Amino acid sequence: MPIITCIDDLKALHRARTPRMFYDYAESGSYTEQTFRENTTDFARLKLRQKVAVDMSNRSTASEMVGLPVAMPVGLAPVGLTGMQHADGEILAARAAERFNVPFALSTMSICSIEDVAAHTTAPFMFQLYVMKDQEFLAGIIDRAKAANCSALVLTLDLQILGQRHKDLKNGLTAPPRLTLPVMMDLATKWRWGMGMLRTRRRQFGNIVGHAKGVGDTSSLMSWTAEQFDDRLDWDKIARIRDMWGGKLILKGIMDPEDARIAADFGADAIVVSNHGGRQLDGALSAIRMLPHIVEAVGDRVEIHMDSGIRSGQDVLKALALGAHATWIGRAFIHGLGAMGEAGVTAVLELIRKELDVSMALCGERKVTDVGRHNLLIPQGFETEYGA
Ligand code: HOC
Repeated sequence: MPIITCIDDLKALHRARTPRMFYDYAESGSYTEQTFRENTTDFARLKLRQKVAVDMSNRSTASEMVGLPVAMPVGLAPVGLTGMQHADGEILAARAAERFNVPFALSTMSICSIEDVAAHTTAPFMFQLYVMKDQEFLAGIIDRAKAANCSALVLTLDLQILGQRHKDLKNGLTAPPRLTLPVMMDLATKWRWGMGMLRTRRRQFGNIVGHAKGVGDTSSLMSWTAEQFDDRLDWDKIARIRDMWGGKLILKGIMDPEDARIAADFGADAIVVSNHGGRQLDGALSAIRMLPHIVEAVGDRVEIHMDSGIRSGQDVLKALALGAHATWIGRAFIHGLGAMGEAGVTAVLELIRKELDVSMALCGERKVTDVGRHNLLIPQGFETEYGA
């Protein structure tokens, strides 16, 4: 067993242990993948300001997200098909998050259903919703999230039409995978994954199959999803969903200061500055570069979270320093899950917390809630090259 010291170690194991089509699904962006790449390279351009001879004892990474106490301001973001990265993936990730005391958000496009995750966890988790056209399905899934006592609804606003990911088309992505010769040859080397999948009965999109009219199998589900995302989504529909839900609401996919102002006026509990991990609008600015523009636009009128590009505790620190109240990780925890299941997700959370803690200390900060722009060295033009 290799010694795990960083998330890249888990990424390598994820790649070795998970069928190619699911690893590629996680580790890709849309079209040219320019935005996907810049989400991480722009983090590297920001530098942390080192401080010496300051009291760094009694440090704390504790914070809160939409009023919920958290061990660190890092949530496990909703990721579609998580249960294909590892059998029962959503349940395992939710359990790791619960034990670590950070939020887990279950995707609409998950393999384990809301009810499956609720039955295997005790702490409330968040539920991420895509706005679908089928009103009966929409009302039903909101009711199911309420019945499961979900702690917040994370409404994704940037995927009403799907950005093309070349690898998914080339790999013939399906859940469960269609057993073609190349897939079977790949699976022959991924025996752990296969054993897990044989053991579980959760191999289809659990929130949808059996709940949406006309969805009986994988092929009908694929065409159903393609045509169900509501391409007429507007703020009135978002308001109707808010009223149907009635609980805490997080609006995800905000990449424009004007949209951020509308979301703040709308009364969202939080917004997530996100370009969907570079999986949607290729050519969009990286989320970390858009963050200061959003902070400037809405200040503390709404809680600002960010995702897209975070791969380490240092990245978390940089995002907080640029004004994010909290952050979310997607691929980083998926690498842990694909590598080692629940233990891998826990390892990712421990690595990130340790990296955040050590980096905070070296920046002379004792409390994560005190982190600010004074902890950063920002390259010229980082915030002004693209006026927003
Ligand atoms: C057919 C599945 O967030 C992603 C996910 C959601 C995709 C839904 C479409 O891949 O970015």
